[in-house]
Amino acid sequence: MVTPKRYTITAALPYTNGPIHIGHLAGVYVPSDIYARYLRLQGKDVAFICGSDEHGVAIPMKAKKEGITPQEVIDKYHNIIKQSFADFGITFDNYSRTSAKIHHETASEFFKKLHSEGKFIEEVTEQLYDPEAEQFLADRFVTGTCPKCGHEEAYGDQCEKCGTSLNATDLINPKSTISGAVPILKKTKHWFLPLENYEAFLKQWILVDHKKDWKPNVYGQVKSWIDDGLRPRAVTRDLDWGIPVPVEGADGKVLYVWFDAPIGYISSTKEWAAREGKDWEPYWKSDDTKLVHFIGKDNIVFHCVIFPAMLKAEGSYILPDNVPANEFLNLEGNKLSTSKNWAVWLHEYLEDFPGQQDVLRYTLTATAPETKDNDFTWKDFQARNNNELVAIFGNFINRVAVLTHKYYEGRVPQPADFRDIDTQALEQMKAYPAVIGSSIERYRFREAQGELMNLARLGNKYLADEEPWKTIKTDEERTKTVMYVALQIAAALAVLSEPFLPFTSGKLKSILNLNPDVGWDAISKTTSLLQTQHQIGEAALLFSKIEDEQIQQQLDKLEATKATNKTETNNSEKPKLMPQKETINFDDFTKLDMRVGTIIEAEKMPKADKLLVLKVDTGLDVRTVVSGIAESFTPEEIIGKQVTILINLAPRKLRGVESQGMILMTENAEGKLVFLNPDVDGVGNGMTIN
Ligand code: B3M
Ligand code: ZN
Repeated sequence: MVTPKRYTITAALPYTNGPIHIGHLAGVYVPSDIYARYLRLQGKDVAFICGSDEHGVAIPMKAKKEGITPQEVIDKYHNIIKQSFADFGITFDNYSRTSAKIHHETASEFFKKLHSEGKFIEEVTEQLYDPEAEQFLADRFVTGTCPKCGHEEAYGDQCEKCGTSLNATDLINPKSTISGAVPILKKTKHWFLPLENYEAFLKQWILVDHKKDWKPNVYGQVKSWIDDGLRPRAVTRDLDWGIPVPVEGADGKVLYVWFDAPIGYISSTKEWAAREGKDWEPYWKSDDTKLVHFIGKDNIVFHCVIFPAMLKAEGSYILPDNVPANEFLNLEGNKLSTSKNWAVWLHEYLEDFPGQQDVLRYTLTATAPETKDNDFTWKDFQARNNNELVAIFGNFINRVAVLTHKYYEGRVPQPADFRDIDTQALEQMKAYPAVIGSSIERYRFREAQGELMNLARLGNKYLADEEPWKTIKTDEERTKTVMYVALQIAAALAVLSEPFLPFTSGKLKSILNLNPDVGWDAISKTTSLLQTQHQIGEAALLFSKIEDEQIQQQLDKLEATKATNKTETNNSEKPKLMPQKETINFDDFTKLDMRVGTIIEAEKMPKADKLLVLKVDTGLDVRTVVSGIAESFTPEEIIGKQVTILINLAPRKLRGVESQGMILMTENAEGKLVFLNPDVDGVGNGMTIN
């Protein structure tokens, strides 16, 4: 596109059904923040927009789980999320929420406009219904097998494994996540956006216009959906949590969360503009605005097919210039999971590592899942801090600051003649803004940060080669030149690190007492970012070593989670228990004559797979018992076994043999029968059980 006049940058609106974890950060919030900060440093007009996604089935589900109201759920997580983003240095220009009045209004207006222009199909169709919970099932209320990839836990609106967008009725073997019931079909009216009408537009816009500049993973996914053929998509739901459908005859229906949530970007922009005394419209409606959506890969279909179709249908909006979706980040080899608590939670990290936001930012960018899924490990986190941030970046800056104070009372020295190595170092430095910027503009944040570290390496090596701590004794003029050059590189690092390591950049700027107005472009234009005689600030450490114990604590935390999950799975795998039977009185109970007995003989009942004929010594007598345990025991293994036997049960003939009692049994976890064994030493046959 022509040079944009302004940028609207959106970051996926997090669901308020849990806090933010490192997967969200690596996939969406760190890269989008790097991008926004970079543009601002260049003096661009930027609206960096986000907010909480507070509708959809996920919220009432979470409320039920926590035993609180949906409103309490969204308030709780909205506040945690908003605060942790701010503490982590994510510089949204506005962080709104979809429960805000302005959003309800904006989304309702949007719907009404499409409705009045006949852009929807209104249709009564059969939808999945849970007869036990008496409720329609869509989205996360229903799971089943994905018709595309066979994943058995696909949701009613999307398969998270292959990314396919689904209608709930597409699921094979659907099951209600509320009651576990098999849904029935029931008629209900909904409004559908006929996506097939936008096929030609989408083909041209993505498959032709953006073939070259969109990431291959995004392009590929979208192409496969379009090639499969698009179908009408319901944009309303039978649910009591969400934005009421703002037309007549829609009682009890709300907008589908994926209809309202992306409009949340627009509402949040409006809220920001009103606060700043700006006009929001150019940020969404002007052709010279560059709109970029930062999302995770599971959101691609919504941002590249459904939302653009909505915007196109509305008619007055621009479309995203790019949707740089990331793949997923794993944690210590396992998929991150909010429900399984398999995560590093941002608010907990901020407590455990106070003042060390940049270490996490750095690690997440260095291992960003830009082209494939990637793994976060605590050992890698420690190594990146200790071997890269401390040993390279921190070491260089520390030497520069300490030596400048030591030799020149903190004043930038007057350089003497430059040697080749000095001019080369300065020329290389001047090239970095363009190199880093070019990577950022192509959404290659990992590569960009790698280049930043190369500049730190350059400075570190330059000092190590020129050894001012040695030349100070032999050649004062040479030392001044070297320190001057090193100070310039330090100043460039202070500016260029800002998008990636904003807290470090701030500290470094104060260590150097750098004029806050020095921007990105200044670096390529001058070799005197810090002028001779400039007084720098106090030296301070930028990074500190992370010790093994801190890492072990985090690993222990994860081990504890694993243990909890294991117990929970074991518990949830328990067979279904029978409900309690009718109450009996004490007399009823005493009627049962239960004794301890010993099996003294056992043999198979001829022609019966399940039956054994036993002789049991009851202490009173030896009697015959026919027992249906042949599939669980061989005769040999039970002879001599002490058991509990009910002896006053009316005798009953089984296959011609009279059974004169019943042996008490139960089933173990594998479904095998086991005796209710008295298991007490020294209890003789015939003892009563009561
Ligand atoms: N709330 C994020 C998610 O899928 C979803 C994004 C909405 S962006 C409009 O976790
Ligand atoms: Zn699938």
